[in-house]
Amino acid sequence: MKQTNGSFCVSLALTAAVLCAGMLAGCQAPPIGNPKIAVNLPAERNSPDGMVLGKDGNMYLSTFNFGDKTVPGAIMYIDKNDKLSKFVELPDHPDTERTCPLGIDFASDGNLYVADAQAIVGAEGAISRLLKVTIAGGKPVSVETVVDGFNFSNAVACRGDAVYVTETSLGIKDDTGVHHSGVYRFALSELNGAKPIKLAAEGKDKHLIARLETRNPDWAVGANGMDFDPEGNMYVCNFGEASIEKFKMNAAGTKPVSRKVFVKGQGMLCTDGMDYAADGMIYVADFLGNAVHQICPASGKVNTLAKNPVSDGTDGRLDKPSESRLRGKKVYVANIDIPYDNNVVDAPYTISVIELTGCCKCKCCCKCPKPATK
Ligand SMILES: [Ca+2]
Ligand SMILES: [Ca+2]
Repeated sequence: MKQTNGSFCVSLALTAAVLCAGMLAGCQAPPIGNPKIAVNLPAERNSPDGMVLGKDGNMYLSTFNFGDKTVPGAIMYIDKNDKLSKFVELPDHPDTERTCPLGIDFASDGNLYVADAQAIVGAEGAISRLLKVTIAGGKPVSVETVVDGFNFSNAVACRGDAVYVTETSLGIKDDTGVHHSGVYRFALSELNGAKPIKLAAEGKDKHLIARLETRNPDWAVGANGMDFDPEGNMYVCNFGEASIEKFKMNAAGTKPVSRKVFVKGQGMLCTDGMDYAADGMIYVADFLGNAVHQICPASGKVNTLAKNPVSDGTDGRLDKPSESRLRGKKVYVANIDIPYDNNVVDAPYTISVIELTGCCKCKCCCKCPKPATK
C-alpha cells in the first residue's frame, strides 16, 4: 500500500502539487465494497480470528487480547441475530499464562478443535498447541491439550475421522531465504488429553503430510488458512506467496497424491484465513492488503469483495482482516487488528459483514451475473 500511495502522490504532485501537499489522506485508494459492522466486540476481546459455522447456525469465533495476557482466550459465538455470547474460556499455557486461539473447527466427533498459537504474541520455542473442547448436549464440558510442540499452529480443518492443522513455521533454518511450513494430520483416535502428542521438531514428525515453501523476504509466513472442498481436495493458503495451493488427497485423506498452485496474486497481497463455503466459492482474508476476496474454484478468478486503507474499523471498515466465513448470504470478517504491518490497535474492535447480492457464483460457474455487493 505504501508504494501505491507513494506513486499516486508523485503523479499528483506533477500536475497539482499544491493540492497534493497536506492531503495525504486524499492520495489513498478509494474503498471497494461497503462492509458494515456485524458485531462490536467488547474492548478486552480485541483480537478476533478463527471462525466456523456450527450446525446450530451460530458462528463460532476465537478471540484473545494481543496486548493484555490477563484476558483469557475464549471461544465466543454469534447467534442468528448477531448477538455475541461466550461459549468457553480456554486454559492458560503454563509457561506464558495465556492462550492465543486462532483457527477452529468442529470434527466428526462433535467436538471443537482450537489452534493455540502462542507464537503470534512472540512466545519463543515450539510451545503452540492444539486444544480439544469436548462438547456434550451443545455445551462445553472440558478443554484439554491434545497436541503440543507446534512452532505456530494456525488453521484447523476437520474431515472424516481426522483433524488437519497448518504449521506456519516448521522451525527449519535455511540460509537460502526459503521459509518452510506445512500441514499436520491427526486421526481423532490418536487425540487423547491424558497423553498429548508431542511433535518432533523441524518437520520430522510422522504426522506431517504436506510441506510448503515461501520466498518472501518481508513476510516469512507460510501455511495459514486451510479448508476442503466437497470432493476432499485440500486447499492451503501460503501467506507470504499470496497464493492458495490445492492438494488432491488419496482416498483415505491421509496424504496428498498431487498438488498445484491453484491461485496466486491477482490483487491479493497475502492469503490468511480461508473458507471453502457452502455456496461453492472460496473466501479469503487478505491481512496485508486489508481486503476480502472471493475466488471461483472452477476458474481461479479472484473477485475483491471489500478493500480499504488500514482503518480503526469505524462503520465496518476492514481493520486487518484475518478470517472471512460465509453464513447465508453474509460474509463475516474477523478484524484481528494486531500491531503488525504499521497497523495501530484501536477501537472499535469489530466483526465486519459483507452482504452478497444476487447469485454468489461468477460467470464461469453458472449463468448468473458477476457477484455484487452492497
Ligand atoms: Ca480497530
Ligand atoms: Ca487498526
